[in-house]
Amino acid sequence: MAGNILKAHARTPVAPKPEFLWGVSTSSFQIEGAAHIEGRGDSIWDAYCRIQGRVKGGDTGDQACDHYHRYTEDVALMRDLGVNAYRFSISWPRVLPRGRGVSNEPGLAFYDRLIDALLAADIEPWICLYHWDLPQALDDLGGWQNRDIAGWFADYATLVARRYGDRVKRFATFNEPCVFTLFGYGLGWNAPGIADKAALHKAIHHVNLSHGAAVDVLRASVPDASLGAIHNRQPCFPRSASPEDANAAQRFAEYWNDAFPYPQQFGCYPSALADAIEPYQRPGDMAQIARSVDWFGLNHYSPHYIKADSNLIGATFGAPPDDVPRTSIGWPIVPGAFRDTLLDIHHRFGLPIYVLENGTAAEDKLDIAGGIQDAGRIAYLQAYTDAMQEAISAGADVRGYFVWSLLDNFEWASGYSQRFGLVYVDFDTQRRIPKASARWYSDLIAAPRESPISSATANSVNAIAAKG
Ligand code: IFM
Repeated sequence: MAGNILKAHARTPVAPKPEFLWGVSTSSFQIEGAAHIEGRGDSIWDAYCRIQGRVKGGDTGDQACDHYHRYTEDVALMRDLGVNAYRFSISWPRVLPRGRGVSNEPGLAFYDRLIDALLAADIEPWICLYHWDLPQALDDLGGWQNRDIAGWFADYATLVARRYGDRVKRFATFNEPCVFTLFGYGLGWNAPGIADKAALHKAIHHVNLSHGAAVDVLRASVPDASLGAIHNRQPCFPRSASPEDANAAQRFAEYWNDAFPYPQQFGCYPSALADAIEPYQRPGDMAQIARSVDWFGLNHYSPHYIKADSNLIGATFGAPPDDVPRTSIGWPIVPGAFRDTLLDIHHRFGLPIYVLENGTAAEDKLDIAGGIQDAGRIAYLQAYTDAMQEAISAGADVRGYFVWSLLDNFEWASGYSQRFGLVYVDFDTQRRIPKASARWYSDLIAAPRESPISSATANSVNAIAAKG
């Protein structure tokens, strides 16, 4: 079946764009909606949303931004922004309702339409295979705790690669594996809501195995593809001077920063994790995980201030020191930590870096003229893109920057209460309204420059401030 479809969509060969990429990122569950139509299966997030008290306000992904039906409008918004790349994720249960076996043609066809619309707008599509919406049918079999998932994931990756690989050359295996394993299996804060040490360690290892397996099949199916994984990485500072917090910060950093990049790049787990994961390892696993990739995908928002805790990893998030500015949802604003992280990744891993998420939530409100003057978001993005420029000037090989997110969307356990978009979404009417930050980002992208970013950013911010 895949062969015929491939023929139907054959196009002039597409190559990865060589220039610096300015993009936006989204994910399937957070924007698509259309959760119960055209053959889509349930994901663990559909099920999690149904459990009372798990998601703020009882919100669900049923409608989200209705992107499934409004993708042409959303691609037009991206074209107006001037981005040359867009990262989205495939909903595994939309294309394989039971996670494996029979594929769902209407779901596959949706991504055909989206990809074709992006290419027509000269926007490079970046596919992320997994942004947290595991098919419920696979969770019923143990989900990431079941070692067989590496094979299921490889089969899913093969389907995606064969279907879209004629037009898509950028593939990421996973988005933020540290978050969905730690929050979903270790701390019980996200779907599937488990808090169990063994579950966490199995999930970590099986995600790593799945990454390696997917890299193999992507390389085999799309030989000219450019591949990577998307990791969170940020300094984990101890919240206080106590030795307990110092230990906690170190332990937390191993789960957060190193549990995936280390095995994937160096073929080993960080020391504190190695013993915990050993029972689930088999001979040959580490070589299977450490497949060569082409870039390091970085998601970065803030540093963490970590304190000791009685939870199963002995560490959790603490409040930042009083003198550290914070966003409306309390996330520390420390652009220097972003610069240092980029340089650290450059020296540690030696791969080209794409920043695939950076941005901020804000309390966006319509003004009397019907616009959104999100000066705080502009200031955040200004400071963080300046920090990226500093890292580039100091030698970091950064090749792209993607804002999280194009649209306000479903922010996991916080429901729709946190708005991260450059574009405001009225969730009652689905009306989209570009915020002042969208204009700021277009100006940044359009600014003439020799290096990726120049002082034109400061001018455009002043211009927006002057417009009020
Ligand atoms: O919305 C999330 C996204 O799904 C993963 N990275 C962080 C974003 C903001 O919390």
